[in-house]
Amino acid sequence: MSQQPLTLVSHLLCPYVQRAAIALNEKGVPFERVVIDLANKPQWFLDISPLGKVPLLKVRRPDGSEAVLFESNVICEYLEETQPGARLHPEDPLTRAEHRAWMEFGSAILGDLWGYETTQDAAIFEQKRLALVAKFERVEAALGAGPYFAGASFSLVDAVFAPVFRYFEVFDALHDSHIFDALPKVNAWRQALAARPSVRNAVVPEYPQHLMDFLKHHQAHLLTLAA
Ligand SMILES: N[C@@H](CCC(=O)N[C@@H](CS)C(=O)NCC(=O)O)C(=O)O
Repeated sequence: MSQQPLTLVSHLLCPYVQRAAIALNEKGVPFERVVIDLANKPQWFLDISPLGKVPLLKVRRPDGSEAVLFESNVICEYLEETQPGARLHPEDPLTRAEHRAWMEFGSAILGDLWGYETTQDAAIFEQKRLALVAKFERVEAALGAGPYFAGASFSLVDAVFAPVFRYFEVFDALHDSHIFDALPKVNAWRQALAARPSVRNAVVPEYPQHLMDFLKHHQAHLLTLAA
């Protein structure tokens, strides 16, 4: 039986899991992490995950029974509404709605990134690279003085984008995508997020090696460029 009231069912590379882990870290809420292999999903996981995806957040109800939340943004919103610690959404409803929209935009970027990192095809790789440039130009236009999305305070938008930028610490070391060349605010934001303890602690220290193994497994075009 879980010792913590909150259990995050995870995968070592999943950026959606990282959002929830970052939110929990920011709030200083202890949680148990259970890591599963998505290539070999255990039956107990399939039984409780309606979409067969991580993250899941297992929550103990006051009567001792267990609820299972799925979808990372739903989990983040639940944490924001229930857990003590730092507030990660703005007070103002309009600004909060804008933040939720940029969280969705972060998910759209992850959609392009999936193709960028897994394709073996040079043309698809370039198409995805250009799609990412176009999306990050939008992000650049939305950023203010920093260091975080909304200025001095860390928000759920930061929790969504930090795992996106983490990919590029590995990818751009293999082959410079030039995606961020003309985006000074995005670059500054990336650096601020990479230095944040909640972000650093959201993955295991072996994360870069796991990501390299993932690229090799997919025989990714990115590795061909690095060779
Ligand atoms: N919309 C979902 C996306 C979650 C998602 O796509 N998770 C991936 C791992 S990063 C997954 O579990 N995929 C299932 C699989 O690989 O079979 C969320 O925000 O939680």
